[in-house]
Amino acid sequence: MLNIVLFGSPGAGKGTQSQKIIQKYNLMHLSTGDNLRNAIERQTPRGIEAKKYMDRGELVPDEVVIGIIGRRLDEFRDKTNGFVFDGFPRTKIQARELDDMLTERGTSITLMMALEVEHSELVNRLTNRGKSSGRPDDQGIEIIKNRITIYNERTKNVMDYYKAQQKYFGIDGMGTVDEIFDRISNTINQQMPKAK
Ligand code: B4P
Repeated sequence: MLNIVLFGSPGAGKGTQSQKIIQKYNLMHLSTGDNLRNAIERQTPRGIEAKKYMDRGELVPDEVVIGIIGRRLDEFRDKTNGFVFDGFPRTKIQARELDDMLTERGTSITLMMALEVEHSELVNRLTNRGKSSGRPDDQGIEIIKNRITIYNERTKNVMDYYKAQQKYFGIDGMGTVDEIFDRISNTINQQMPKAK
């Protein structure tokens, strides 16, 4: 299986590039953010709990998102060539759990790509999206900055976990969507032989 972690700050372009990756490589998209927003819309107990954190731009507790991913892996693993993990893992605990869940299912992460985008561009993208998305966590500069701060303080060091496994690849996330996707595709193509 080709299993990809797509990593980066809020606004780095993870959701945007995930759509292009799954189409080109015929993979399944697993976005914890999308899943949580869906749970909020349906007002499930998990959604009601998650909303308290998401509206403030904070991370949802590890056990909630780990449970989501575990269920999705079981649902789809026989139906796909692999997964794009978008917005997961966001803590080292999540990264270790993901490795364990994949090992139990006879597979592993092939590569992790981190989209690198300048701070001012992140703020611009999220502010622009906020005008049309209706997402509470895109509304207001303070919430947006809080999300970027939480990424820098709690999530960024997940890179070290993948660097130690020689699976980390930094991708220049500045430029047009297609330019960035070319860089991503080149990296995936080089690493594909390692998929198992
Ligand atoms: P996510 O849904 O992952 O939201 P995000 O970090 O903002 O990334 P997203 O994918 O939406 O944005 P993208 O960069 O593609 O998480 C939301 C919240 O859910 C978190 O804050 C947290 O509370 C919770 N959560 C999710 N996963 C969790 C976990 N594992 N653990 C704990 N909590 C978790 O795009 C941003 C904008 O930029 C878009 O409008 C896009 O059109 C634009 N854009 C993209 N590429 C561009 C380019 N090249 N040029 C110009 N604009 C571009």
